[in-house]
Amino acid sequence: MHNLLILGGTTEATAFANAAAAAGLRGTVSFAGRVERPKRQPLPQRIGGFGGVRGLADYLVTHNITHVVDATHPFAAQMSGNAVAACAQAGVPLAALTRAAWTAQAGDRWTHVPDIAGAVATLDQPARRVMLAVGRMHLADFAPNPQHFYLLRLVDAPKALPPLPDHHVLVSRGPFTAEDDRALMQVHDIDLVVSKNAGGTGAYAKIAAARDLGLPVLMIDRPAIAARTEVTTVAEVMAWLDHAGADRGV
Ligand code: 3Y8
Ligand code: NAP
Repeated sequence: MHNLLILGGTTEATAFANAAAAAGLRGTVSFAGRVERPKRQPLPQRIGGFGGVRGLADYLVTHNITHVVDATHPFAAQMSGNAVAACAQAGVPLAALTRAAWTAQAGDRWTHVPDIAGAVATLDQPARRVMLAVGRMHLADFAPNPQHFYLLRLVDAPKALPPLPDHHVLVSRGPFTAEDDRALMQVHDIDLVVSKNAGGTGAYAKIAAARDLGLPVLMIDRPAIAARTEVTTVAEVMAWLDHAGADRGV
């Protein structure tokens, strides 16, 4: 009998939770609690951290979790690293449902930077009009470059004024389209886009829009994550579930 822990917060996590519920599997979808209204799930959900590796390992044992599916965002490196360590400690099979990184197409004007700090360093230049769609959590990192205008797209309205003197906040959680993002960039006269290499489709609209408009993109490469079983489709996770638990006799 399966009892899954799905580390969620992405389109792919919701898709897998739907497939698991449809297959009659038991499980819980877990969110960090980053946004006010996480998307409704077809399975029970929990919100909030586990308390590091120790807390997650305890959770796995006390809740008799048989499998962990890490469907978090590719930049959730802390969560994913904790899952690798905790599953090893608790002897629970782990698979990551992740998405391939985007690769530049003809017409893309990408500059790769290794992380947020790399993006901030590259912005040490004369004033630009920047679309910054990296979420609320990282806005303070960009404070060293107040000379730019920033178009900030956030899931929830910021509780405090962002530490960027010249900005416009757009509260929107998507889904986004290249057409809408093109119009948005033109209305705000954007000349540079900053993006995480999220992969998948949910965050791609601004990348396609930038290409259409011939705009440069600062592409933040994803962090390295400890080795684990990785798949990119819901079907592969379902197949993994049929085989992964066998060695635990569950
Ligand atoms: C809390 C849980 C669904 C899932 C929707 C996807 C699509 C829309 C695109 C832009 C880029 C960004 C951001 C983004 C997208 C989907 C997906 C996706 C990017 C929710 C969600 C949670 C979060 C957290 C949030 C972060 C933020 C990142 C905004 C749910 C809506 C920028 C990532 O404080 C904050 O503002 C939180 C910001 C963490 C920043 C970051 O670190 O990258 N996601 N987003 C999860 C939790 O609590 O555990 O409601 O579903 C999920 C979605 N966000 O099924 O509809 O591809 O998954 N989310 C990025 O890729 O760059 C926006 O605006 O163009
Ligand atoms: P992170 O930096 O890797 O995680 C920091 C801490 O937050 C973790 O150690 C854990 O706390 C807690 N946490 C993270 N994800 C959690 C989850 N799903 N359930 C319970 N606790 C969680 O993570 P992050 O980059 O802040 O991302 C947080 C969440 O937002 C993740 O669920 C991620 O999938 C989602 N997100 C979605 C998108 C998107 O585009 N869809 C983009 C970014 C983030 P403890 O150590 O106390 O357990």
